[in-house]
Amino acid sequence: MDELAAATDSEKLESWRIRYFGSNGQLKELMNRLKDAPREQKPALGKRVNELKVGLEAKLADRKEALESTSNQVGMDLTEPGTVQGLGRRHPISSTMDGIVDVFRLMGFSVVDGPEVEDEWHNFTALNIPEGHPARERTDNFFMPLDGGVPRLLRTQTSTVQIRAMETMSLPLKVVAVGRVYRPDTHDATHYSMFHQIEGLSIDRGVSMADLKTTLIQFAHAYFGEEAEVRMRPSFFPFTEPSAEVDMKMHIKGQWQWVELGGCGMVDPSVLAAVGIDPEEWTGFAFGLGVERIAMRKHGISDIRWLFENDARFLRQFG
Ligand code: FA5
Repeated sequence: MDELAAATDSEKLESWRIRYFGSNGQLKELMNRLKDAPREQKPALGKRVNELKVGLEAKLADRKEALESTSNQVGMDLTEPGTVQGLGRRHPISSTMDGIVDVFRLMGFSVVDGPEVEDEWHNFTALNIPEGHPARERTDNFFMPLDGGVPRLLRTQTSTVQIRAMETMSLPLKVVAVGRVYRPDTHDATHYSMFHQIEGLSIDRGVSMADLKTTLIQFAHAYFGEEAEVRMRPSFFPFTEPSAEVDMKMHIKGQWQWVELGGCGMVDPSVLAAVGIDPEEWTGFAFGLGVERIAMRKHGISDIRWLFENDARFLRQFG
């Protein structure tokens, strides 16, 4: 029955069936010949032909079932070459966050986390942003439905995790937190309504602005290269005093360029007091940098929207 085994699809099987069972098929021919056989041999020959017919019918049914079950199982023609599935890659935002966190870990910072849905205490009040402050406007935040009468919102900055760390950890502490933040900003080449920040906080006795700058310089050297520099420009944040904008010099397309990354400063004594830390005994510094900005400049991405469109042709270039 090699012929039957060679019938690898329903078309070949059908032509096999016609060859044996068709109106001009071989079984029909045998039956016709039976008529001319000597009388005394007819019963035995008839029996043999009938056995042959039954046997062939059973084999045909088996083969048909085998073919059907194969095609049901895989749902495809196994004689076709397979499609090659490419391996996935890390998203450039994920690899940037991992790289940044690795450096801070080596510098003695531990990694902490906080929720993306926050209360007003952690996003505003404890950060010295009192009621009535313009940063609390409903149009500048994504407020959620009340939760048991308590207002909740998507955090606008990872500085919320500073408060959570100071509330729960023992001193001295040295932590970084990385994660998503949300602001109802209009999407353009440099702004998105959801983006990522890396927050740093160090609280100890006698921590100064010099420690803050040293930390940022060490990070810049480790992450961007030995020639990287850090520049601070006076600024204002309600939860730090003094406050500064941080620029870092990065190597971009063969040139060293200044890139504005975020904010920093000395933790305001009233923030320490709000979480029960004695500002006479302890001081601290904090910083918050935009992750997209680092990823974009590092990879020469000119529009932040590319990072969130999930176009495989774009993402395939990284990782
Ligand atoms: C802050 O969010 C402060 N929490 C930073 C800080 C932390 C100051 C600790 C002092 C101490 P700012 O709003 O400037 O600061 O945002 C910091 C960075 O986030 C910006 O420099 C920018 O890199 C990034 N960023 C802000 N808005 C957007 C946006 N819509 N899309 C993408 N990145 C953004």
